[in-house]
Amino acid sequence: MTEARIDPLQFHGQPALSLTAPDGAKAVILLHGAHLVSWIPAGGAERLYLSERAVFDGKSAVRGGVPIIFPQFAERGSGPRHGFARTRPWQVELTRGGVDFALASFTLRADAETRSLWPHDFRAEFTVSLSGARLDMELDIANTGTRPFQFSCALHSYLRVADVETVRLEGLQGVRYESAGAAVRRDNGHAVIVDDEIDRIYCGAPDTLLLREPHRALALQSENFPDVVVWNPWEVQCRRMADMPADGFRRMLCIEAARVAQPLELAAGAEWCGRQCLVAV
Ligand code: TA6
Repeated sequence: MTEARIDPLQFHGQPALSLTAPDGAKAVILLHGAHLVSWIPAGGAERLYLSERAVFDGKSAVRGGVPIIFPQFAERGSGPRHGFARTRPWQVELTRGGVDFALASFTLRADAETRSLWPHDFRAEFTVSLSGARLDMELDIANTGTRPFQFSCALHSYLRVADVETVRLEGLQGVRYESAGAAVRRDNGHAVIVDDEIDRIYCGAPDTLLLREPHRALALQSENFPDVVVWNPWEVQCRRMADMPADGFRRMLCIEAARVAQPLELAAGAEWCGRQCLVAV
């Protein structure tokens, strides 16, 4: 077995870290947004969708991978859409390789620019660890100020699928969801099937979900993220998005570990931590 490797690299001209576990599992994380843009389980194929038209200019949000949504979700707040964490430069905090894993963590702290958008002192840390068929992501938020603050957050995971019309998302039966412009509904199907635009926030969702494709599956396990957002823009919305190819919607499904229905209040000096684990099966 070879050793774990953690190498700096340029990814589409942007500084990034590449992690390789001793078993060959690989991931790439941009410093811009601490944005995970690629995950290849050991002996497997790419599991994250990254748009061929994604913009890598060190300013824009990158279309695909796992954008970190913090401190607000979508337009549910007065700051930038989906928060500023995905468009700020993060620092590498720690890298570590073991006999069966590779790990890196990244931090973002309040500065003059974040305070002009959101007047609070915080420290965010994002840790990615990979081993075999498994990817672990952890988001820690600390209130480093002297007043409480409220925030929402999500790991806006763009999962790669061969053909979205053939997937089944299991585990959300009976869970209530909010869908843009519609009343709260309850999912009555045995599985979520995607054959049209979908943009739902499932509130109080179970911690374990299974995304089945005809020849493979992905298990999703979360901790401390009570909501799950399921999003696919479908044909019309996709055509309106300059950073997606017209048929890009067919190869992705966002399944987001989220804390968005009820923002969380964090006392001065307190910390919160949420995790999402993906296992290729
Ligand atoms: O999480 C789902 C969502 O809020 C959708 O409504 C959709 O617009 C998506 O995020 C992408 O948002 P973005 O700001 O990255 O274009």
